[in-house]
Amino acid sequence: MSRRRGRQTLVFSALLVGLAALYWYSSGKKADVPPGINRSEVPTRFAARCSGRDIIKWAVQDLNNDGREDLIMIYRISPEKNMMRVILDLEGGFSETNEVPAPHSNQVISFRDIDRKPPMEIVVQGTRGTKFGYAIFRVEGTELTDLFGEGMEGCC
Ligand SMILES: [Ca+2]
Repeated sequence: MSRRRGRQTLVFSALLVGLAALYWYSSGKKADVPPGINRSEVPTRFAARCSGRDIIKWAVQDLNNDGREDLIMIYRISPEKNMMRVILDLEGGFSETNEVPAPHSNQVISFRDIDRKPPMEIVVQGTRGTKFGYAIFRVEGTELTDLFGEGMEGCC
């Protein structure tokens, strides 16, 4: 085998491995993520606060407009029930908000400045079976407040 051909084969193999990994990753994303799988990726400073919880989904964003990133997480408390809360990274330490019910499957956390005033609002959506729901939350002090939602009873 020529050197050039060897290199081509190597590039081709690497490409195949990459595609396989991508396929595995995207197919895994579609399915319900097994509990706890994301925990190790949670930023280190939040890790201790998350221990013991089966985290399904999390995201980092400044949620109280103090310039420090906070963590929002959806976690499983039983096979049928998920909850979520925010861990605020405050100057003097961490503070946890109250917990609120979270969607059962296909959870998506996103952030929107809905009222054009800080802090950023949190949009959470998801499903349970064929039922879809979403809700908008905001952190007020150390309270996670439900501003608006639709279909959350059916999907939480
Ligand atoms: Ca913050």
